[in-house]
Amino acid sequence: MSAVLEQSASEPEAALTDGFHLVVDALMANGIKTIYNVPGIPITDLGRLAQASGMRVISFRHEQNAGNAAAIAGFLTKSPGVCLTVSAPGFLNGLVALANATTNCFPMILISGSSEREIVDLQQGDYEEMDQLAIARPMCKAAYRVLHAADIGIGVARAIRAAVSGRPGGVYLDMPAKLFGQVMDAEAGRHSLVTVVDPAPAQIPAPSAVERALDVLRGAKRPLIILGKGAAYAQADDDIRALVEKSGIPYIPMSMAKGLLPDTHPLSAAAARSTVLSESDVVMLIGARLNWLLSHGKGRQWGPPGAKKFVQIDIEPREMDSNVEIAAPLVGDIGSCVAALLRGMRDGWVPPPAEWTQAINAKKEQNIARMATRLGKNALPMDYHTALRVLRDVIKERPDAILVNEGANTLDQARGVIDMYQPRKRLDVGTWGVMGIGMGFAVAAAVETGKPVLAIEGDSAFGFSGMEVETICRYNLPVCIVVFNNDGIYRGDGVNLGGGSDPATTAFVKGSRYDRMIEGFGGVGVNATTPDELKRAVDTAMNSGKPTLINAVIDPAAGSESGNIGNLNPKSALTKKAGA
Ligand code: OXT
Ligand code: ADP
Ligand code: MG
Repeated sequence: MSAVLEQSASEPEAALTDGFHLVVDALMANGIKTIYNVPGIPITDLGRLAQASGMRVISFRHEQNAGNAAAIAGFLTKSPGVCLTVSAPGFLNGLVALANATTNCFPMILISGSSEREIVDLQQGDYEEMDQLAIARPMCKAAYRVLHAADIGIGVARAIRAAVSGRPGGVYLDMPAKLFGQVMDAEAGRHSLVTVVDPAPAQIPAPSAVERALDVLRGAKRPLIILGKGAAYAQADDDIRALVEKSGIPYIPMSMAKGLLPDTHPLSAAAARSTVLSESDVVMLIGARLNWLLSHGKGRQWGPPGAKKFVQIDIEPREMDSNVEIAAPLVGDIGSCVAALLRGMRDGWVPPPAEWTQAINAKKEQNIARMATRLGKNALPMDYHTALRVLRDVIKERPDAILVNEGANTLDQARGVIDMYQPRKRLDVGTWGVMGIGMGFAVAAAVETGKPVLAIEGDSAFGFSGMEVETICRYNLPVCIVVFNNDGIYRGDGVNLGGGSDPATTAFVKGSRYDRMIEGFGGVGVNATTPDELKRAVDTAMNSGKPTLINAVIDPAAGSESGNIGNLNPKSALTKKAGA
């Protein structure tokens, strides 16, 4: 459908356009092809028009899931994912995803319909009235409001550039209801559109900074590279692999950087994580922050204070020295920085001493043997390792499938057990460890890539976005969800310390059948109690591409509180005494 409004025969004047059309045209002019939304006042017609204009519009059951879908679409494509919501409550539902996108450095744009400023500012009590712009501002990288149809093109352009340039993040675009109905001359409207030129310009590192980084690396006896999700986002896959291989430096991938190089790569030190963190003398961070996931770069895990030098590649200058001193900051985009380092290594690079790689390999072998023992057990009811062994093989056989993963034990154990082979195939809870990303990520992964998706979900984690199984069935997406059903949060065997008849705070209905949920929407549901049943069901789902939910029955006593991060969980003396 063209952007020009249809004219009635009695209106011979110039063709007109309006705010609805201009928003769609502005997005399409910038190559945005998909909107993730929940319809309602005042944006229902915007979704309809976008669909009529050839965009893909995926409607969700809750805005948080639509927002998570937009965010991960941004991560996968380097182009901002767009989420569209109604005012106040719909906007607030989407805001968690916007804040999470910003925290994780994923580019996304949240467009929300809103009330007119005059009414909001005088607090006159409009339908779903809220000062959305003010509320969004601290939650995202940038927030803008568009009041005139003629400014829609510029507003969308600003949002796109803000989302993807420099450190990527979330952007809020406030669109009051009346904006959509504003009419203007179609020709003038066309001219008001902006196609953003070079939205994320290369940021070339200073040659002196490259030399400094190379000097620090040359002086290392026990160097280590840490690859973060920024490195996965950068899509500089070949050069990153070349850098690791040319330098001969062992690396560990942060969770969403797994697969940037295959996890089976001989230089992967993932299975010797503690050893390399504590014993390395130089650490080069590539698109990874020294936040809680890396114990802020200090403490026992990192060995004696001051014993290490850090090189850090990041597009955000203020990231440097945020937790510890960075001896060689390399500020720029990862593609340019890695290419510059590779050029500097061209002549006469000496790989790290063999004692270092041998020590790492010895530790790896120990941990891999320990893991093999756990994986070799055929526990019934299934424990995490028994079930994950099956899913590890599924991904090995289909390395281009996308793995979505959330939960606590379900997350931590799957991260260790399941090797990834290709970049950007593992999507998970990220920087906040947030539950609820599962179905939004799964939908967008399928929509954006067309690849099969395997979503491995704790039963609690799944509940945060579980209603979207209807969305998955409605769009007939190739998503196989495996719910690790251990009857609860962390474990299913908690007790009510008050002794009453209410269940423990962490326990769910015992023996639930999540598989039956999807059957209600026409998908395939399977209850799997053994590894064989699980394997058969997942293979069938991945081969057929039919929306499937497998209820994997896991021993309620198999998990540990908070998974691998129990150390962060303050414990009351009371619960310790009660043995909870
Ligand atoms: O080197 P050493 O010897 O130390 O060994 C390490 C590795 O070398 C080795 N390793 C290997 N060995 C052999 N082979 C291989 N391949 C291999 N790979 C590694 O293994 C060890 C450990 O390695 P790892 O895992 O790399 O290292 P480690 O030390 O764990 O790494 C540290 C971290 C911090 C980087 C890592 O643990 C990490 O990334 N953690 C992320 C944790 C996280 O984000 N968790 C989610 C949040 S938990 C909690 O908050 C939950 N809530 C509350 C809640 C949340 N989150 N959100 C919202 C909106 N509301 C509430 C809730 C409700 S979780 C949760 C639900 C939980 O219940 P579910 O039912 O969903 O899930 P279940 O628990 O299953 O019941
Ligand atoms: P992880 O959780 O995997 O450790 P983080 O989210 O902590 O990763 O870190 C990602 C980092 O990558 C952020 O500091 C961000 O600024 C940086 N980053 C993202 N994209 C790029 C890019 N194209 N070039 C350089 N740095 C980037
Ligand atoms: Mg559970």
